[in-house]
Amino acid sequence: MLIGLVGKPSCGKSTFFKAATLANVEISSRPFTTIKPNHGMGYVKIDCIDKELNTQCQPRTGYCVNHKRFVPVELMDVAGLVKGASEGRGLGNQFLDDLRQADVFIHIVDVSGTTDEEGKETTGYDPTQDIEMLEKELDTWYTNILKKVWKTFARTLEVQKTNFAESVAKQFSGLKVTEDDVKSVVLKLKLNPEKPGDWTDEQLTQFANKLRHLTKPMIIAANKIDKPDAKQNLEKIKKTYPELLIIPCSADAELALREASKAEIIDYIPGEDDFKIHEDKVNEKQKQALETIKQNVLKPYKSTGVQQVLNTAVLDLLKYIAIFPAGAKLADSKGNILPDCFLLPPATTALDFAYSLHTDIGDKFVKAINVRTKQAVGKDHPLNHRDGIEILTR
Ligand SMILES: Nc1nc2c(ncn2[C@@H]2O[C@H](COP(=O)(O)OP(=O)(O)OP(=O)(O)O)[C@@H](O)[C@H]2O)c(=O)[nH]1
Ligand SMILES: [Mg+2]
Repeated sequence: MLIGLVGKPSCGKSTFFKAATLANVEISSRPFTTIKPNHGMGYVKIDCIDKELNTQCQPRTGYCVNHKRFVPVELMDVAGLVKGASEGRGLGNQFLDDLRQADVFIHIVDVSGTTDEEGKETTGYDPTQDIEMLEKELDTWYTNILKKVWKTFARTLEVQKTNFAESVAKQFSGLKVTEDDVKSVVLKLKLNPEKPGDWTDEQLTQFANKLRHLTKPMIIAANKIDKPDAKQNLEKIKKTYPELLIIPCSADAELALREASKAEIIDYIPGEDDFKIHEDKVNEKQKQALETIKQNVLKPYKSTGVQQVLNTAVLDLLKYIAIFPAGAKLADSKGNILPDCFLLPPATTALDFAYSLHTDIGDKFVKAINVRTKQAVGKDHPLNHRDGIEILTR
């Protein structure tokens, strides 16, 4: 699972990344602060199954507080993208190639209207145009990747008479293209899979665009919601793009809370709508800054939004499910209780799950047991979100 953070310069990508990962990355109001991509671990927040099972888990990766399990997901923060990037403007879009393997994009949009299309400080800017710009640049980037090899590839396909969808998925597996993606786009656009070499330039572009939307779904993080004009801009964006998933957030507020929590100045669990200040550890200035976050962000929006963006991207948009491998005693050989929790694609079956653990476990699969109900789960049965599953092997 790889989540890519994209957006124009100074929209707050690195701030979001730092808030989610606490990695030490550079943040500044100067456009193009980030040049080389940053990698790090963020977390998806899930109701742990340990509470229902009357126990306390001991995660091997991630962590668990108050029975909220934080499951690691990889995040990547890249350079800012500007209009014309596909023709090499700004830092171009070469850096996006590092995001070919992304499962989902989070588009960070500065909804405060205080940065222009290049990320420079301004006032009264309309951020709705940033969405169109980014979509267009991503489409061009993606289309160019396809077009570069299409002619030769299509000719080979026609000569060898191989299965179209299978071959395209194989050729572009680096972009996370699957056979089903290809089939559905070909059907939707009524393209002829027998003669891909005859597709017009227009048809190939449409094919690429649709494939991009399928393989790189996107969620909008409406960032800098703590600033004055943000609320009205957010409303405008929602109206202009009713089909998009848009979540208000303040990466800056989340970063402040995460850092204060790490310094043990406050008790705060990411994604919650409140925190507790340790009065004896804060000075007046810190206290005021923290209270402002409560008033401007947590009260009106019920959270800073950062955790919600990650959760929505993984669980709602990608529809991934969290599965806990669990033996009868719920513990691994070292006695760690519910040490793992895996995020798996929708419709993962018990057998798929066994294979995802190890080829050997898949090969020797006998049956699967749901630890909650103690009942057997058919090997081809799709698992449910938050299932605890024991795999019995021969
Ligand atoms: N008020 C406010 N400021 C924010 C927020 N998020 C980011 N900022 C500020 O916006 C500026 C740019 O933030 P960065 O995170 O460096 O932006 P970026 O998108 O990584 O920029 P590039 O690396 O140049 O593409 C910094 O001054 C941040 O402090 C937010 O939620 N609220
Ligand atoms: Mg940056």
